[in-house]
Amino acid sequence: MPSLVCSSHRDHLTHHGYVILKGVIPKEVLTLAQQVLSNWAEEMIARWLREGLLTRPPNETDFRKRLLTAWQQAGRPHHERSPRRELVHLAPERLFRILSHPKLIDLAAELLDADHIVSHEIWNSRPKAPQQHFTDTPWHQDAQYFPEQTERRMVNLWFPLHRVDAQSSCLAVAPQQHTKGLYPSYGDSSGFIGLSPDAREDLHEVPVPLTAGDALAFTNMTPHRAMPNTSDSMRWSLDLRFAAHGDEDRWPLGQGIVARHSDPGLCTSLDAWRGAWA
Ligand SMILES: O=C(O)CCC(=O)C(=O)O
Repeated sequence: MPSLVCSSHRDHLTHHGYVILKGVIPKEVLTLAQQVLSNWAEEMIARWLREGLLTRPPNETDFRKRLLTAWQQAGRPHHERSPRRELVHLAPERLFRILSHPKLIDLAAELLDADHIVSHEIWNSRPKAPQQHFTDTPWHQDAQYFPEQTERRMVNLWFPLHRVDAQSSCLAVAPQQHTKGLYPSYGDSSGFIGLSPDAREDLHEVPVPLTAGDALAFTNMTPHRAMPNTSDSMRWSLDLRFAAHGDEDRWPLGQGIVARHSDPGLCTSLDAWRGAWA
């Protein structure tokens, strides 16, 4: 099986803090993700019906428009920005298959140059409707959310379920800023943390359009943000993080998964993972 990642990809990640990987996300992962997110969308529609915000489910069947139509008809109610717990509750098996998918673990192993891989406990799917400002993820470094892991060898794999560009909320990165250390953490009323408005001004923003099957890989120190969604459809994506396994005393596994290890007994089972979420 030819490798999907070559030394120039790794060099780009090392020197620029990110790399675009074309056609690396298996169809099976995209299909599983769409099933999980469709389940969640139906759950949200059922909730808004129960709460009386909707009188009937929308007729719209398109995956990128159905929840959007319901959300607009329901009066644009607030929902979880990253409904991780709801997703785990709805579809634990499918999520476990995504988070520990051998092809994704191959990618992580190649990018991290490691044999033993942890699928990190912090992963998200951030459904983003057009003009839905409470989901506009501002400039941040992932390590600002877990500063004790600044030194950890990690990679974030962000991938959309469809084509995304600067109008439909692709991510933007600030190249070559990942070696400059952790920015002071700034918080405002949005509830997000990130870079201060002053620090954001100095960044050179590079939007990263992708198609389904592509992924953007970046480090836990790379400043990035989501572009606002000014299109007429939902943006659906996943962001998963992977780390080299081997320093669990320093960085406990938590709700993560030991996804690859030469001693299979050390790999996390579906039951153990579900237990960690109980
Ligand atoms: O998908 C988004 O809106 C933001 C994703 C992100 O910031 C991340 O993957 O760390």
